[in-house]
Amino acid sequence: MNATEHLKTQGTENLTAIAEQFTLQGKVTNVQAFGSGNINDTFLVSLDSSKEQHFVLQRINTQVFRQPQLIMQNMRIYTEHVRKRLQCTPLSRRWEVPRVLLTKDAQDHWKDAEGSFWRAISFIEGSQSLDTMSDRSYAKEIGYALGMFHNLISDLPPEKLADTLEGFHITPLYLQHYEDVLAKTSPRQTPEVNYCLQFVSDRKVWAHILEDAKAQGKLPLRLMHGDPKINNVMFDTATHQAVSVIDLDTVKPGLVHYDIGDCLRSGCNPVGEETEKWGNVYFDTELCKEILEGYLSVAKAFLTENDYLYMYDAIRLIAFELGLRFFADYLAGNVYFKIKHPEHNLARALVQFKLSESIESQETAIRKIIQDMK
Ligand code: GN1
Ligand code: MG
Repeated sequence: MNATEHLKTQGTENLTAIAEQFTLQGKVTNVQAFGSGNINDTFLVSLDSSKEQHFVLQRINTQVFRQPQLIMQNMRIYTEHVRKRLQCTPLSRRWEVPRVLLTKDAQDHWKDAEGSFWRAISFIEGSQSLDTMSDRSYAKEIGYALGMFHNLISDLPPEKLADTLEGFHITPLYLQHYEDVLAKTSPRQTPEVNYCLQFVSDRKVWAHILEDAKAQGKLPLRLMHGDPKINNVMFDTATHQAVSVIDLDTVKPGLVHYDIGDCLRSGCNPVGEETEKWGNVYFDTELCKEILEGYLSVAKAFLTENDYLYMYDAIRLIAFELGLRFFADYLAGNVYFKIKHPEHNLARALVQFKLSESIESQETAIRKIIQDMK
């Protein structure tokens, strides 16, 4: 059930009552479905308070995040760390970190009668997100936002945060899951399905590349965001500057390469990941250049020679991996990602595979962009 369906079946009354658990001042005046998340249900709550006018209310999908209290624990450690750092060394421009809002009983979540896990996060006022790169001038800002995010946690030891989602971005494990699903299903042999089957099969050996580099000690375990796609960056509505990175559920130990790959696979696909016209999907190298420039303007200090060496593979891999995850979920009967129609995950997989193809066909150019920017 998505947030809109939730609104329909539960009604605003019930949601208002849940939102009120988190309101320390003011009255809830409105609750509406918000954003386009594929996992959790998200609502924007409006208040009649003069202090805080909105906050974000979320029902965590506990089928995916089996230990939601660990997410809240990570979020509190992360926000605390960054707030302290910003206090010691203030930035010369606006940068905000979402705050965890507590309930009236000072808890960081609330469980409803059905056992659903609800939490509230501050809304970054005067800001907005984009679902696609509608205006190229945002590209550098998106890179800057990810760089700033990595920069601000680069001195927090990775082991301070818990693993909130085991196996997340471990491509060999997604391949294993895909094989298991495939062994139990006999998908309809349409041209699209056959294309996907072949696409995955041709890239199986290469798909271990980042995990191998990690195991060989070439890429260190660091803290990462986990999901820095375009619509998780907030822009100031007046200045159009990036002011925050939101969606902190997957902030945990990992490789910064997962983030670099995810940010680029998302930001350099001008038609967006939800397009039905997968024939129009391509990887825009100009956008890639801009995003990387923005990223490196704040991240250069902690990157090593090997980090640059694996950047191209990270871009190619994360697009491939997301396609694989969508395709496996389609084959499994759509049990992980929320869908709007039965073929939705197949369409999403095709978009990511087409994007991977476009990345592969421009390998030399992309490697050159990375090389020239070191
Ligand atoms: C999911 O729910 P959302 O939209 O924040 C997914 C990401 C994918 C993304 C693709 C926990 O994120 O890994 O990249 O969809 N999150 C999880 O849009 O699996
Ligand atoms: Mg997310």
